[in-house]
Amino acid sequence: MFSDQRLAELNQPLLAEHQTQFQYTADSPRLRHADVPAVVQKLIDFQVAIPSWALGTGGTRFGRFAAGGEPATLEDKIGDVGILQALNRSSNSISLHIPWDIPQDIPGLQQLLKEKGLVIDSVNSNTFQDQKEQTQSYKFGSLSHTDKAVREQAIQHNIDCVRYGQQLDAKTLTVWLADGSNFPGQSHLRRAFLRTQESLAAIYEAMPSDWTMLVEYKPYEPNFYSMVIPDWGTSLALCQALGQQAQVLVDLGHHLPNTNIEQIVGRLRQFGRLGGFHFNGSMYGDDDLTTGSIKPFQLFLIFNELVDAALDQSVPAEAVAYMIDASHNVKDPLEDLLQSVDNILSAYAKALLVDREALAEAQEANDVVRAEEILRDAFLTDVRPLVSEAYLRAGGAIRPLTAFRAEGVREKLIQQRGKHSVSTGL
Ligand code: PSV
Ligand code: MN
Ligand code: MN
Repeated sequence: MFSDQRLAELNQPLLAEHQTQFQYTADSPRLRHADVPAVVQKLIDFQVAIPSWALGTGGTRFGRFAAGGEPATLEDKIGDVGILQALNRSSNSISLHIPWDIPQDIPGLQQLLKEKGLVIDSVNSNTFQDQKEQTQSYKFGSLSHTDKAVREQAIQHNIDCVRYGQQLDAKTLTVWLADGSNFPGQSHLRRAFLRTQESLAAIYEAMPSDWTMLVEYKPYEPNFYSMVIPDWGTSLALCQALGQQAQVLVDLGHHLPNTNIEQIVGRLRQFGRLGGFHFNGSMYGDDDLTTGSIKPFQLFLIFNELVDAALDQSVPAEAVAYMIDASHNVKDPLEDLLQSVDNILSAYAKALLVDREALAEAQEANDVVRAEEILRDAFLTDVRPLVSEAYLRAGGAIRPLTAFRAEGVREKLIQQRGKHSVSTGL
């Protein structure tokens, strides 16, 4: 859909204005301390994975309103991520969810991924729903279940996920458990934890040595009295017991209101255990809204911790896998994902613009106001020209969303796949 020539045509009317704005920003005396070309390069290098389950509209308990032209097969999903990647050059990978995305035609999928310039980022297991062919039910848990037969089925499912992932060169297994209890007394809290640890160890043992297991936490839902892995402390304890290939995954929506997520991020980086991110926006809980739509300052502060840790020699160097984990009920899913990536890059750009030397001085001198002002200066900078420059230099669209609409992408997808095609997902 978006050949280089088509992108050049779409960029043409925006080019002169973009160049003026970019130059103005790059020359701004306020950014005297910053290395703007290096910032743009870092934006070009930054990649965030797209979840296969977010390419269609999500359902709430009350209804689902299909966008039309939703991807029904794994091939279609790769096609959709290919569209995002062509436009922003920052979405070069896709996360799979089994059993929704069981790969069938491996050579065909490999070829398609290559054509689109994509890789498979991670494979997510699903032990929060019962599948038709399965013999044991997850109604009362999976890896933590009291019945060994249920645990074994859930362990085997996770091992199967790794095997599917290996066929497409993935290297990460993400485990999110819905396990927990709805009422006091329902479950023995400590034993449920120990059973989970034992089950995860069996999966960990079966994983190839170059794979990473990401252990995600969530304070509530679907269980409302206790979740077996409710917080980062529990995730961290599990990872420490498992080994170095186990890492904590922070999903921004999986915190109680007002949690200082940036501090959690800083701590996990310091312990060398921050393995991955699920970006989304949240007003109340696991709302899975567009990243940065509700709390852009918090997103900036999170990136501030990441950038700071990356510069600090005393913090273990580690690869953090970035992914979006969102759901789209009223927006076009692809437009929402373009917005999310744009907001993520903007927050990252602002964090890269923080005058770190000045901030360190202000912190040492306990100059509270100056320290805060330094962060505000970076946060209030209009970084859109820098993000656009990164898109452009990487071969994408100056404004991905504008190009998406100008090209009539959704209309074309509806023509190809039909008005009622529905994607698998949450
Ligand atoms: C459920 O809360 C959830 O949103 C988790 O964040 C997982 O990462 C995702 O579903 C996919 O399983
Ligand atoms: Mn998640
Ligand atoms: Mn979630």
